[in-house]
Amino acid sequence: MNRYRIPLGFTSFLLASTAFAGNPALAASCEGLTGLKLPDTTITMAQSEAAGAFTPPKSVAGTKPIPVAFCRVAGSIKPTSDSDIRFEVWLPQTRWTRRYESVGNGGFAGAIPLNAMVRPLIGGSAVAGTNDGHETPVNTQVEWALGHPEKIIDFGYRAVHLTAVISKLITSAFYGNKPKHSYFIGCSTGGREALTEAQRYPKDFDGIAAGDPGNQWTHQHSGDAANMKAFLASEAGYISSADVQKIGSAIIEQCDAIDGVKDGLVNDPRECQINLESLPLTPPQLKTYQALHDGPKTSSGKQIFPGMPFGSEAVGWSQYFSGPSFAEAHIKARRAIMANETFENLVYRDPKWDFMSFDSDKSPTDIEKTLGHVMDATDPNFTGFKAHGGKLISYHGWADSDITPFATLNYYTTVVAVQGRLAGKTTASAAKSPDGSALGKTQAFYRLFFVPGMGHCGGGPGPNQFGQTGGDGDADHDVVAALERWVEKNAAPKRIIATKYVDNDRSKAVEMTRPLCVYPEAAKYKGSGDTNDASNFICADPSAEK
Ligand SMILES: [Ca+2]
Repeated sequence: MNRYRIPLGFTSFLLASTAFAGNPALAASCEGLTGLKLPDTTITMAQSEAAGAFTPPKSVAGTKPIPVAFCRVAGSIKPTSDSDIRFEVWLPQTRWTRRYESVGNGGFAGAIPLNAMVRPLIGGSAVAGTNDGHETPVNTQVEWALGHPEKIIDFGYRAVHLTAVISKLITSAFYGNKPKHSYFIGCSTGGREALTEAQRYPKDFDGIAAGDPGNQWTHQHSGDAANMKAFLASEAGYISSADVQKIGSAIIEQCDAIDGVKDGLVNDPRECQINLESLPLTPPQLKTYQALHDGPKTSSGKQIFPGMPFGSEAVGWSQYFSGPSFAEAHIKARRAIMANETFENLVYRDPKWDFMSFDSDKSPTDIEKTLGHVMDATDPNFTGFKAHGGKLISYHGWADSDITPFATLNYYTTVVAVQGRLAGKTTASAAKSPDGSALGKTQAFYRLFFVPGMGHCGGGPGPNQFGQTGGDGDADHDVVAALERWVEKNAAPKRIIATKYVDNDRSKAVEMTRPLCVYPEAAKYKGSGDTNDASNFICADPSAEK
């Protein structure tokens, strides 16, 4: 039934080849993997990299030569004649933990995320990433999609799935052993990919981390267009980068102490009661602010996408909405670019389309009809993933204005409701058991952590490092390690301690630590001791106290 299975007889070929490999621990030589015959797949490279010999070419600041020896495999998967799903899989030469990990993409993808593969590799996992089926110089472009419907499907769900299937086969061939446990780790688009996998291909991964997920993809892009249209409706109502900083400061000033700790952080933006009239805004600017805070609606008042959280302003609005100036924001604000690229290339196929022509009664339906079945990952059931025994951790920055955290909150609420309905079908005694509640049933496989003061996948004034881009392997501080512990030892994470470094630089001193708690719990100060020390906080459900 499955074409994506290792061909019979290949194992003996691999075993024969080990005579030349000089490494009795491995089933195949690295270079020998080029001879591997896999469905729809061409292996274009398989080469051994010595410790310290390889530095990822698309380096970000701080990228260093990789200090471990590994087998670097690259290839292309072509499930359709229009497909070219490029991937790499990196296999540690020694001390493989028998874990397999796929890492996710950002934006509209278009490159293999090599940098995200480094930490899992160093940690001993076989790790893979894909370009999602297209190459682009920047991940905000979608011109590649014009006239290529199969590439849109590759981007939507096929590339990540096939990369996992093929990369696991390569991993098994190299070691002569299947991975014991498989993981997917991603944020933003990677968060959408994560939820897509759990919903569409529930057997691909045992543990999945979905950070700041863009899983309500079509609604989110409608939201982008609507927000930009409101933001740039008039020059008088435009909120500049400088204004954004002023509003941000004013809001923190009003909200900070509500959580009991004056630390520059809003623990939960839902608790803020802001007198909007008091903000340093002119009346037309206030109208703009209110539009983004409330979130876009249709003419009949139906919510298209949730609004922006209090406390997100100074963290990201400048980049996402304000741009360098009123005139330039139309083409330089990140959400303007994403909205225009999406509707121009994927929905209306009209290069002249601009978010100013967004129709709040028609455009959301147009995008959902065209792309919802490919791009959205909003199925709340998780029946297959639960049956597989999968574990899912989601996190979202409370100060994220790229993808509002209220979208994740709404989605999680629908998942809990479904688990409640499923629980209703069980026997009365099961319903009374400790995990009988809708929330308990959900938390048995899916836990959500909000991160106060964190922007989109990182950044912001709050403790924003908890291993989401690869941590120190300590499950109490590292979300990936916490997920591995949950999957492998059935120890569900109750809290994860996040760290704020000076200048958000991990090589600098620790400024603050704070527990991230399992929603609906939140960090609560014990009332004494240093508020920069996580040990002086507990996790408690605020609604239980009211
Ligand atoms: Ca506070």
